Amino acid sequence: MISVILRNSLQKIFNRRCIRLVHQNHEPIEVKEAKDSCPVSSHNEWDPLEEVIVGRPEGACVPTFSIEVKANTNQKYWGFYETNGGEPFPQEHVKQAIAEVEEFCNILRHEGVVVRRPDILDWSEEYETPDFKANGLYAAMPRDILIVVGNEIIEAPMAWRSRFFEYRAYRSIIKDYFRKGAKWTTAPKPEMKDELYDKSYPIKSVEDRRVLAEQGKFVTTEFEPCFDAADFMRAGKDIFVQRSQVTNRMGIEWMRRHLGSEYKIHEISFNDPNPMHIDGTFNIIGPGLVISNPDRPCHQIDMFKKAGWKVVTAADPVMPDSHPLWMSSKWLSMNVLMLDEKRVLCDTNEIPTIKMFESLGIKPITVNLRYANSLGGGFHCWTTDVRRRGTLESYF
Ligand code: DAV
Repeated sequence: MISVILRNSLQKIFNRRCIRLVHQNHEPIEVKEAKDSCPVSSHNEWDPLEEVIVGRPEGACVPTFSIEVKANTNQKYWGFYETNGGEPFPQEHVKQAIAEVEEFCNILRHEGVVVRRPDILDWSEEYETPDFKANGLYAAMPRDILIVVGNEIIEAPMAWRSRFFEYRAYRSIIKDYFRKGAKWTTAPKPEMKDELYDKSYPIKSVEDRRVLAEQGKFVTTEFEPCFDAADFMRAGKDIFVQRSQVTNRMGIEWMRRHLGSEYKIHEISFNDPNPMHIDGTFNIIGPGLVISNPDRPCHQIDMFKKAGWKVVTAADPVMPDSHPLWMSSKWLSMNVLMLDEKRVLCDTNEIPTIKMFESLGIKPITVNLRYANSLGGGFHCWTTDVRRRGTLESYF
């Protein structure tokens, strides 16, 4: 009871602060919305989804083939990067991806979810900072750059030089959320000097990479904090994260100190030679329910079992080898988005995954996302859930 009273008074103070700010800006129309509720509010990966940002394939550009890109991509595609770095992704392919993602948005709207889209920018434009030169990538994967924790939207300090300016595509949306009462944070912008990358990182052999990963060594150094938001997975007061090729310990520590004592950040690890983004490895889809990639077992799995969690082994993906996956593995099959605890968005072609969800009593809503997959993500990567109906709870 006392905590309810406390929460209500805190909410009132928070609302009053929003209103005062809006008054100073002389934008009275927004006062009404700030009073109602914060448009940004999400605590986990499965509460009922109300609003989501869906990425855009438009303008996607092949990144320059620098060391951090090489360390994260399959050798099979190195020739592709060498030839096409700085050029748009094959246009026929992007066109198909655009159509698939439009359909995905329509299905979300049909399910009553508000869909927001980033701005369309030209990602092939070259840029130069005092420390490096690069061209952009895309605004296809909001999950990589934005994470929502409660009423706060955080822009990640990404590790790839090609992603340095990616936030620009989301600023129209984020400013709108801010005006309506959201808390908005940009994590310290990395300089991305050469010192952030280990030039001697052995790229070639998967076995070398596996040994180094076991020792916690990756292509990014500890020169400064960096992380991709997609290396974090939220379960209320417990947030799980992996040290990866793009998320370093300083980045994890920044998040830990930033979120403070209300949250517990658990660093977990996997038998994975090339970790980059946790959502194709360990996807938490419900309270105490996680889909785990059998090729990348979690070293701390007993911790979850002891907490009473159900650990489900992901069904094998069925993506044919002939289909290009320039930036990921086939495990996008388990990279799903929950509409709520009982409904999941997954790929029409991934029959074993569909059956797996049915056996868990979860209804699959299917969309074809094959061409969109080629750009490096499944349903979870292509989205950032901005608002889910629910409260901050402990599940661990
Ligand atoms: O192959 O596990 C999944 C997510 C990429 N954004 C992989 C990558």
